[in-house]
Amino acid sequence: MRRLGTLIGIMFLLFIGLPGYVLHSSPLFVISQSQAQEGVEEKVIKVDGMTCRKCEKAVEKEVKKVSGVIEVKADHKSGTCKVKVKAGTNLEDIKKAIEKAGYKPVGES
Ligand SMILES: [Cu+2]
Repeated sequence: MRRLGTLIGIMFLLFIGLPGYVLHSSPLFVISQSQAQEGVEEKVIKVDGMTCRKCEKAVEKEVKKVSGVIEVKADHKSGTCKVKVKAGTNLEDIKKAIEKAGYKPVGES
């Protein structure tokens, strides 16, 4: 009867341990982990010099070319350029692009 008790003990441990093991090794878990690593970041860069919709378009056109930029929305009223970028994207490249368009990046948040 002692062996049976041990067996039941092992079965019990397996039963408890299995859901955790399956969860951690399942493709679903791995995918959600990698998405978190290469996630998307939203940044707001303050831009001086934009006065109309044309300015916004000029900024957006240049910023879009920067590698890692997923979405860009410039707004002359608030003087901002909102970007959605892949995590790890160099913001300096985005600022350079804004300068290239003829405007002045003055900060970020
Ligand atoms: Cu303008």
